[in-house]
Amino acid sequence: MPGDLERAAGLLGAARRVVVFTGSGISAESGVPTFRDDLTGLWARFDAERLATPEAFDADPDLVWGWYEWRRARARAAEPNAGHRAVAAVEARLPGTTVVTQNVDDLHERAGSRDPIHLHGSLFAPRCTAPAGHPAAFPAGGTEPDEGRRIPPPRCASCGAPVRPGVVWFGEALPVAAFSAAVDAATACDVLLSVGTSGVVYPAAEIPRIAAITGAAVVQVNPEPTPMDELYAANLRGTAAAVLPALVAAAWPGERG
Ligand code: BJW
Repeated sequence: MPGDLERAAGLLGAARRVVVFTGSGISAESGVPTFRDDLTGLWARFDAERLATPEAFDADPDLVWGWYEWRRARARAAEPNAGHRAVAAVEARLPGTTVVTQNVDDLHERAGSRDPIHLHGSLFAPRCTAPAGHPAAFPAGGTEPDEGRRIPPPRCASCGAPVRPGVVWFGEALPVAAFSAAVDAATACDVLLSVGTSGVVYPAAEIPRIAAITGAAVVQVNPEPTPMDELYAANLRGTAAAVLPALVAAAWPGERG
């Protein structure tokens, strides 16, 4: 929608503090599947919502660890796309920008984002299942496992407990410092860009709501409608890799993104 793009570009160009809030859709064009879209087919063999739980890991740790190893290999092989790079360009243009991501890949970092807040942890930060949660190393080497291959989780070098993925599963608390920093940034921003998220998973989905309630203009980038549409000042229907570079170019004409 050209009208929405112009409005969003005007808001972004005038902003001092921006939050970019991202979900799995921003990595879709890098080949990392989203969580709930049907057509990727990558989750077709497994119900992601059932595997991303502590109960699934307790019941079948080899299946869950193998699934995360497969996803880690996919994420490592992926490259940031034009959407991730446009987010880094916003940060370069506006130092008061905070990137808050629900994603467990590292594509924002590899696109040049400085210190994104990871609300749901990381594929690259395993820890042991003991209460101490010792950070763990991955086994060296290895090739991309087949989807669905069962792999026993390694044992913690410090205490011998099984190692688990360093992500936030359903029913688990988000990292307190990360969520608190995201709330602070959402409360203080002028503009929040919500990119590639269905907005159905809480408490992360509170972040754009908090921004809207505290007076920020919220701009959404998503090819599909979401439950948050009516909350937003502008809805840019399109993919992250297509819309974000166009938005940055329109917000700061004459500058290269
Ligand atoms: C494109 C595109 C392109 C496509 N460009 N866009 C309130 C109400 C109801 C339920 C709850 C509630 N509060 C809490 C709950 C329970 C639960 C929850 O939210 N459930 C809902 C599903 C109903 N929440 C929790 O359990 C959370 N914990 C919690 O509440 O703890 C309480 C507690 C407190 C104190 C002590 C103990 C406990 C934890 C939530 C953790 C979520 N974890 C996951 C897995 C992470 C690890 C992993 O990756 O395996 O996080 S679930 C999954 O969903 C993942 C994602 O980060 C998250 C969000 O998904 P996302 O990114 O939005 O993906 P999709 O697929 O949904 O959407 C993709 C979008 O992209 C679509 O809109 C497309 O159109 C779009 N798109 N291509 C741009 N090219």
